[in-house]
Amino acid sequence: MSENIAILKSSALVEVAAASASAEIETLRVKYLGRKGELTALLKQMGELSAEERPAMGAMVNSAREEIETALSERRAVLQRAEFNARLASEKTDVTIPSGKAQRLGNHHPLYQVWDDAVEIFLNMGFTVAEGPEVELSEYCFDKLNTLPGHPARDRQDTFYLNEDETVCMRTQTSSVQIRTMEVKKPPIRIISPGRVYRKDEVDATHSPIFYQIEGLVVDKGVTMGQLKWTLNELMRGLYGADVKTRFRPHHFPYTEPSCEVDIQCFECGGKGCRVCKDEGWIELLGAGMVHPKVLARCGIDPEEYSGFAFGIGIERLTMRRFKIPDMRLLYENDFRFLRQFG
Ligand code: 2U9
Repeated sequence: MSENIAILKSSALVEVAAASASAEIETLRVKYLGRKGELTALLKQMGELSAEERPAMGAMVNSAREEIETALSERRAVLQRAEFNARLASEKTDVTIPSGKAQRLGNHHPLYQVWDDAVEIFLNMGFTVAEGPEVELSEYCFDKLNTLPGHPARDRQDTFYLNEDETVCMRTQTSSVQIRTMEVKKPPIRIISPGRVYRKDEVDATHSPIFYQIEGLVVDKGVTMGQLKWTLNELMRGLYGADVKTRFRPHHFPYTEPSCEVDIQCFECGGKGCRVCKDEGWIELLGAGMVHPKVLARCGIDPEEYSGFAFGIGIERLTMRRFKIPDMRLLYENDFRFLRQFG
């Protein structure tokens, strides 16, 4: 029997040493040491031995079991470490490998690009940005701007009123922000008010009931129309290039006197006349003027002591001119094929 134990032990040790995966170790443990294993079978044969032989055989079986167990656990540790290292190597991530799929960078909406550029140009000239409510008192949209009852701009057909007696409306221009500023601040005032405005217009290639404006206001002692022209020319040069040509045409607004509209020379034909400028040679961009004395007075600013200039610019129009966009609706449709051209 002792020979059998020795053979069993050495064959177990050979097999354990030859095992090439940790899973094989468990199979070998069951084969040799399990309840139905070979060593257990030898133990069962001990019943056939004499009482004198039994202790020595028992000790031999136990020592064989210990040796096999030690060999199993040592080999298991070696194999598990090798398997772990192999897995680490095979699952290694090389973070420097290009992903293969280029991520498309987004871009600002063209309207906001022009908004940002215009605001920056004004900030560089010393203006600050003023903001105010979109839901506005009609008083601040019309009366205080010298747009008195009966003026067509106040018509229900042109303005979104929020109550029956027409005292509250969606602001039709951001001038109300300038009025609010004049009421609480003493001159010198040098502000721009970019923002969303609302008019009851049908949607077409050049109109939208919601659109964006930048208005500006300067009030101080001795403010002149010459300063207004320089300021607006500076904006045009910043937006359209240093050699842009501008034209100031007389116009009428209730809140400015004198008033003008400002055109730039057509960038397509250089003033000769073409499809883009509808044979005019000039493209209309904005309105402006010297703040009407009555507007100053209504805000508690003495028109004898102070003067001011103001202007109003539609950001859509600036954007369409700048990027040669033929239809305003393109700016609102959020079609990526259109928007991603402005990256
Ligand atoms: C105060 C006094 C006067 C703002 C002005 C315009 C001329 C003008 C239009 C341009 C295109 C509106 O977006 S648009 O449709 N605006 O032509 N706006 S002067 O005048 C002011 C503003 C505030 C206190």
